[in-house]
Amino acid sequence: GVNERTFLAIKPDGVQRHLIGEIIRHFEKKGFKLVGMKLMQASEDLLKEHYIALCDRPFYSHLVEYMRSGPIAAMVWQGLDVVKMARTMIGETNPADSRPGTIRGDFCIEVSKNVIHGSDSIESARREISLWFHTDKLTCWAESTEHWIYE
Ligand code: YYY
Ligand code: MG
Repeated sequence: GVNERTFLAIKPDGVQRHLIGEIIRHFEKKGFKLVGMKLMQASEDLLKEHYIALCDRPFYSHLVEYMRSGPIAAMVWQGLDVVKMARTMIGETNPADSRPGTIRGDFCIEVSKNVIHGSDSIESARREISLWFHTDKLTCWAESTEHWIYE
């Protein structure tokens, strides 16, 4: 429903390359609602937990180091089908496979520096939101334009 939530994070390369505003603008313009946001340097423990499903992959430690290399803009977004829709807007894991118009298709080149994270399922979103945010730090608010976005 319209209360579905996803976890999105602008990775250290996206922050350093001044893409925060442009990336947030994509999701704002689409009609999704921002309900949580913070700029933070993530700990190794948090990142290892976040990517625990990939712990056997050869790039795991490099991935954790990259994610630790600078601040991350961590966000929670809400809206109808936001998990799947945000993944579509982000593009494929490898920017080379991402179509123009997607975030990875437009803003990056290599898989290991692909500027943004988005939860891949409703289950992952729940897990990642609780990992990165305390529930009392998320803000439920009534958007005055909602009736122009949803029937
Ligand atoms: O969900 P998504 O970020 O699109 O891809 P995952 O398969 O979950 O991998 C997480 C992260 O790992 C990816 O965004 C970049 C990195 N990575 C990599 O460096 N090299 C690969 N061959 C695959 C993934
Ligand atoms: Mg993933």
